[in-house]
Amino acid sequence: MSWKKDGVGDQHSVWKRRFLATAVCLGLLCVLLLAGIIGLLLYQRNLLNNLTAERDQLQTSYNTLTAKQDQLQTNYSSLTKERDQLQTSYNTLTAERDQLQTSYNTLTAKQDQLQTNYSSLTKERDQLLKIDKYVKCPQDWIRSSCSCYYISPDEKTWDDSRKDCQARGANLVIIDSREEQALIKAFNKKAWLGLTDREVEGTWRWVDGTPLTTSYWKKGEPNDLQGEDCALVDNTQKDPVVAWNDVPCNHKNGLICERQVCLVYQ
Ligand code: 2F8
Ligand code: CA
Repeated sequence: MSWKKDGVGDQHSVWKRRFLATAVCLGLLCVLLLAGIIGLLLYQRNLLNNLTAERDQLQTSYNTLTAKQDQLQTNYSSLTKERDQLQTSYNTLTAERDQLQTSYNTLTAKQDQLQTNYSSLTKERDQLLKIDKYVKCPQDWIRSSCSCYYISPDEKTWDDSRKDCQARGANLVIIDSREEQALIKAFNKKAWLGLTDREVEGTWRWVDGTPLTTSYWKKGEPNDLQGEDCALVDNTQKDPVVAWNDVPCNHKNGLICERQVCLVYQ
């Protein structure tokens, strides 16, 4: 019986120990579970904090980006407006430039036309001036037929007289008609003629190179009395066609210049 009693006691102890061990295990498990739950909670909280921080950061970034996007949108709109304005200005300027170019071309054409007209008028004026010079006699000259005559108050050698006339756009008088001889004689002046036989003695030539064909020498002239190679008209005879004499060219005498007019302008 005692071993039975002892066997029950032992069994009871075993169960008791087992129960205790189980309780301890369960307690440990509870502790572990609790620790795990706490750890998990802490982890989740940490995670949540991180996520919140990330979300806040993202929100901030989002806000910043939104603000930038708005700014960019504003800038874009502003630039678009400016571009449109510039485009309008460009179009206006292009139209104005084209208008100016057209005006410039028109003006250039007009200017060319005016230049042409001006050149033409200048030419005509010059021609008229030349014609005028040949149809009118200068002041103090005498007009007869198609000649102008200048009776100089000076007395000069034949060469100086010729130069004097040339300086006046004329030459010493050349007599090529009876009427002209009468006119020159009527001036009643002892004056050089444009007639000389300097080159070939006895061969008289007018200063325009033409030979003497009709002459109005005084009786006995030309006689080359003292080496006389230049001719003059004098006023000693009444007859208008008896008037010429040859005298030394270096003598000083009056002079009559003649300028031809009525020339057809070329
Ligand atoms: O008698 C004619 C003769 O008369 C003058 O000489 C004396 C003239 N001389 C002058 O007039 C310088 C000659 O030419 C003229 O032939
Ligand atoms: Ca003579």
